[in-house]
Amino acid sequence: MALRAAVFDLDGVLALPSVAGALDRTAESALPRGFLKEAFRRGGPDGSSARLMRGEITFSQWVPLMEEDCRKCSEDSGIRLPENFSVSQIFGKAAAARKINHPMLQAALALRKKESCRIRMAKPEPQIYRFVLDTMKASPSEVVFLDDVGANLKPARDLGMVTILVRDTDTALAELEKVTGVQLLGATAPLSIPCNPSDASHGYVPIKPGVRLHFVELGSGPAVCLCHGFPESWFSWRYQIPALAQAGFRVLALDMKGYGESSAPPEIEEYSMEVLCQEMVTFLDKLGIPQAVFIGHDWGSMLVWNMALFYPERVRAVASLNTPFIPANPNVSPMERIKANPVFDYQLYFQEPGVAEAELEQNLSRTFKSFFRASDDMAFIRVSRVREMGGLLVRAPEEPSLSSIVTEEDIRVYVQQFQKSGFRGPLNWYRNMELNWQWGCKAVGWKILVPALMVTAEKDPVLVPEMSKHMEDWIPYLKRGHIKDCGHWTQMEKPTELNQILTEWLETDARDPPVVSKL
Ligand code: CPU
Repeated sequence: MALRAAVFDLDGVLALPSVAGALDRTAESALPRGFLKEAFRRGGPDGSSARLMRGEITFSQWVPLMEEDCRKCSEDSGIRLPENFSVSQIFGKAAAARKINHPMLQAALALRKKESCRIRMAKPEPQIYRFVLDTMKASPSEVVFLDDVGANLKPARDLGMVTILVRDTDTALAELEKVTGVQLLGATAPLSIPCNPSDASHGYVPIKPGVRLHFVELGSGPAVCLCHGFPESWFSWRYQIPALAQAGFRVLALDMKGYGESSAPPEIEEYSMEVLCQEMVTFLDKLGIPQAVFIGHDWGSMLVWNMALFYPERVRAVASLNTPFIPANPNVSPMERIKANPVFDYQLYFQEPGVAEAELEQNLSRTFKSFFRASDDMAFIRVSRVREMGGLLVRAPEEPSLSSIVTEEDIRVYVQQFQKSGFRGPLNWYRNMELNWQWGCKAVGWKILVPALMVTAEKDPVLVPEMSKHMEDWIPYLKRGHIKDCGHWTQMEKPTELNQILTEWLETDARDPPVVSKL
């Protein structure tokens, strides 16, 4: 029968080095070999260590009980405990040094979504193996069991499970690869796991009367604000949020003004770059965040570049996906510039209030299925000659096929996000060209000197990489990333590649410098 389930022990398999291994390293405690193991076993199934293993007591509740067991063992055996003997030190040191075994965790994720529960049983009690089979609804021959303790594997093997004794990660993964037939070794990039709206922590910041900003937050460390583009949502960063939090950052993924659970006032001027940036400063003020890393995509990038230009003291570092920084040219009006480039025709179609709203709101599911498509999928929208064709979706089928970059559930999330406020607020971002240009002209000749990253997407039909070619003139220390075979929807089309670029850049350029380097 084919294998359907893989069971990974935590201590010594998914996390290394094993805390249990501290029992074998008695040399560190200057006690004879076997002494700690004996103390650990003291009391049998009702002893403190057995209760710890079953999850009935916590590690900190166990430490004084184990100290007591050691003392009793010392009295019984006549072995004197060293002067400075401390259970908390022996096991605490091992626990503090313990790190996730990433290759093993990747393998577990590659095989299946992680499950975890507290069952008040400990290996090698036979019930735990039956519990695993019941929970996974699998027969023994469909299960592979990994543990670093041979005695824990025996009952699994006796039941008919395939077992792997984990001595070192690479050998264990090679064996796992052999029995499952799934490639687990040599995977270079980590997997991207999306976050789920109902499991996320949601925050709301009042900005001014009638206007609030909504965001999803995960992780701790330096703050990173993620600013999405048109017509999207905080949810567009679903693959980045866990990865950046895991890299040691406090991620705040916003619903930009006009979108989702953030307010969507109807007035056009509420969406000028100047107002939007001022409101981001208020957002930081109200959360008590002195500086944040700003990462934007599409219109969100336009905002983050302006944050770096006008509020550099609030910007720890700035990164943009797809949208280049091009300073305002006082000699060319924005409308002239838009009219000069045929791929911007849809922006002229967006100018008349109500027109694009009516088309895009008519069938939200069709709108998003038509927009969110991979670079190699059939395109259902055309960005040039939109006014002449009479709309953006005129060539899109009534029921567009689902692109490989989204699931039906993803589409449902976007539909639900836009049911509240529709497209008026989002389209208003396009209706401040003149005001934005006037504001941008104040910054002519200014440079962006905060750490900056530009990520281009090879196949974005609107924001083509070529548009970013002069950026070093205004951002002399600019770093770059480039993603091949990627269209406009970078975060969902190439999540793994993007996460790799962003985490590497964040680690090198956006982490707080060590205190010594400030002295
Ligand atoms: C075009 C038309 C409908 C839906 C999506 C798209 N982004 C793709 C591009 C949408 C966009 O227009 N971004 C602006 C951002 C600021 C610079 C100019 C382009």
